[in-house]
Amino acid sequence: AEKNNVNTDIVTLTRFILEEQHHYAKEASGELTLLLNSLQFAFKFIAHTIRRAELVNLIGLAGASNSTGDDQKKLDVIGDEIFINAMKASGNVKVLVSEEQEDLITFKGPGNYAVCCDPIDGSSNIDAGVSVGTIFGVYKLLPGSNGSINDVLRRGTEMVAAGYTMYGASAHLMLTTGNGVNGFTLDTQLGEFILTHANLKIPLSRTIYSINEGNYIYWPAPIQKYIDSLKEPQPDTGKPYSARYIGSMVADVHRTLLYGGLFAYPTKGKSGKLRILYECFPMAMILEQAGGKAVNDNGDRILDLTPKEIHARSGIWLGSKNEVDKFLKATGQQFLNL
Ligand code: P6P
Repeated sequence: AEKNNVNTDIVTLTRFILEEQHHYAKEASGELTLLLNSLQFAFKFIAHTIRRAELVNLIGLAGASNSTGDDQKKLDVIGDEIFINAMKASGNVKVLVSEEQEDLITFKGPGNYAVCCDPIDGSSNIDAGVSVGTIFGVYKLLPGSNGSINDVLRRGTEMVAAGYTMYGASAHLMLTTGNGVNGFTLDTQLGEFILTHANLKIPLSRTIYSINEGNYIYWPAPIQKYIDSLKEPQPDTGKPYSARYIGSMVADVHRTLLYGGLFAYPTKGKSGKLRILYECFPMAMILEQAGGKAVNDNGDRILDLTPKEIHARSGIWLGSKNEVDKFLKATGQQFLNL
C-alpha cells in the first residue's frame, strides 16, 4: 500500500503520564496521575471557554477586582471558577492558592496535594487577542498535614509538578514532574493533549531580551547598565540583541523556552510584580528542567526562595543558561557591593 503519513501511535497526555508514573517518587500511588488528569480537564474547559469568549461576548469587565487590584475580566472570574471546581472535584487537592482569591482555599475530603495557580495570566491583554495562559505549581502536602498555609509557604524546590497552558491558536501545555519538560498540543477534535515537544531543551544562548523598558527609570543602575549593554553591537555577533515583549508572561516565557533568550521582570523599587508561588516558581522549574536558569535581581536562584505570604512577589530573570549567566557576571559584583 502507498505510504500514508498518518501517525497511528500518538502519545496522549493521559498515556504519557501513565508511562511516566514509574519515574515518580517511590510512594507514587497514581494520585499525581489523577491530579494531572483533573488539571488537564481544567485546561481543556478554559481553552473551550476562551475560544467561545468572543462569540458569547464574555469579554469585558466583570466589575469586581482581585486581591492584587487588577481589573478582573469576566474570563478571569470564569477561569478561576473552572479551576477551583476542577480541583475540588479531583478529590486529590486539599489546598488551593489562586491569584484571584485573596485567601487560601482548603477543601474537605481526601487529597494529598496543594495547587498554586494563576488561572488566566495575562488577561489584561485578552481583548487584543494576545495569548493568555494558566500557570500552575503542585506541592505534596507536608507529612501529617491536613491542609494549611504551611503546605505552600515552602521553597520552590519542593514542588513535585509545574507548568503552564498557553491558549493561542492551539492550546499548548508545557509540563514538568521533575524529569525534564514535555510539551503537549490540544487536538480539539480528539479532545486530547498530544505530545508534540518531547524532552524540550532551551537553546543555550540567543540574542533576544524580553523586558518592559517602560520601567527603566525604576531599575537600579546595574540593571539599567546591563540592559543598555544589550543594545550595543555584541562582540561575537557584531549586532545588538533583538527586543521582544508581549506583556503576557506565558507568551513571553513560551517564546523564550522555544527560541532561547532572556526574560526579565526586575523589582520596581521595593517589590517585583510577578508572584512567587504561581508565576515565578512554576516558570523557574520549567526553565531549569529545560536546561535554563531562573534567578532574582540579586542573582539568588528563584527555586531556593521561600515566600512569606501566598501573594508574595519577586523580581525574576529567566531563560537560556548563558544569557542568565551573562546577566549575573555583569551585575553580580555590583549587586554584591550595593
Ligand atoms: P507589565 C500580566 O498582567 C502579567 O501579570 C504577566 O503576565 C506579564 O508578564 C506582566 O504582568 C506584564 O506586566 O507591567 O509589563 O504590563
